[in-house]
Amino acid sequence: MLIERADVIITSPGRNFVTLKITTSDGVVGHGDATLNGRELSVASYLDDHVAPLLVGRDAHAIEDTWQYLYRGGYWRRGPVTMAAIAAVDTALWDIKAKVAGLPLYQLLGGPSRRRCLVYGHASGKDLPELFDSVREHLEAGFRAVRVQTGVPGLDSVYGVASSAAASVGEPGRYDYEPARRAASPAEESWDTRAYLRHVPSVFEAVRGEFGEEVALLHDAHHRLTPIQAAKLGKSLEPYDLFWLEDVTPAENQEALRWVRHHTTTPLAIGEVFNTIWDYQHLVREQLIDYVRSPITHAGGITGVRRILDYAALYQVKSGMHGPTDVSPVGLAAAVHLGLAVHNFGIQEYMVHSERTREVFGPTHEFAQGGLRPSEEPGLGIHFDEELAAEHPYEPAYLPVNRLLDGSVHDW
Ligand code: KDG
Ligand code: MG
Repeated sequence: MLIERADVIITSPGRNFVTLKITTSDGVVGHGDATLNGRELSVASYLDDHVAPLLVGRDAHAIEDTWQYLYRGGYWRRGPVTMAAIAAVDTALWDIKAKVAGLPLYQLLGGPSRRRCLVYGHASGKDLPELFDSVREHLEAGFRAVRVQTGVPGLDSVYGVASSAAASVGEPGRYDYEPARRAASPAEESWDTRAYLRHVPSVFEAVRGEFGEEVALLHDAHHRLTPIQAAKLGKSLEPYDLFWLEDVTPAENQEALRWVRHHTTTPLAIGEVFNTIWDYQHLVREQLIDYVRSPITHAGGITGVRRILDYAALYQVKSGMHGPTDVSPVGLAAAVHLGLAVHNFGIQEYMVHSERTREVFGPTHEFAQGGLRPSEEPGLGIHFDEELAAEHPYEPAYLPVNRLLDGSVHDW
């Protein structure tokens, strides 16, 4: 069974997505997600100009060999653009293999290790009443774990906080946080770490007071703190028993996590901007983190992330795959298949896609009892509607840029 075509489809049903469609000589079709938020066209070009021509005529079943061919064979290995492109090819080939086998993908990955994959939703509010409403809405929708992001007095907009309250989770017009804004250049936000550190512990105290001990609470510091600030935050949040504290320091300085780890027992998650197993080499071996965050979409697909998770398992480190709306329903479906199969699954991020997005991609995984279960259809369980996709052309959109109060650029 040879690869006959590889087509890149860019669609924007509310936000931009890049999807790779691979078609075999027998007419079997597989999809992979190659969306890189704010840099979509660079992955599309990488795939269209440099990868698709090399795929035509290759054995569609040779997933590992194709992975190595694109990774080692490209010489310029690693990096988000390369690894998103490889991820899309890998995911589409797994989709095809499972369809040919007539099995849902998780069956090829070892079969089910659990009934469903625990997920966490995104609760946020600019103040406590709005945040409480958002947490309550998530619990009513069936979530058992929520990420809590809060406004900070004195700051106009803060990462992770939706700007307006409207309908409920997952519904059209719902309020949710979509950081990439459609515009020709990035919006600018301002940031004050001291104000943030003063405010956040009081918010978790209030949320625990209101919602009790049972619900799993998570928080994303989004790479903004120095090691000692991060250590202080982890320590101050210990009484509120977080499931994890995410991305406390910029991910490229891995030694920072050693400092944080020595000061706090709050579990740490990192890696949504990591692309390969090499990025985790020291963090995992030195047991400086508890959860690895790479999504299938940005870390070389199912093949790349499974390698990361097998390595992480040696040290009891679990999965916490990145799942914001900029990971498409194809990337999410792949994560849920892998998550159901691997032993060291931890939790899956689940920021519900808009109805328009779901109409285009046709995902068939199912949310119930606080968890996702993959589709039982052969393959990933995606029904991509190309005609509908074509009705939503690409629009430039960028993640914001962050500045400190003195005007200097800070990590966003
Ligand atoms: O594109 C950037 C987003 O994916 C990122 O800001 C979301 O940090 C994020 C998260 O944890 O979902
Ligand atoms: Mg994050």
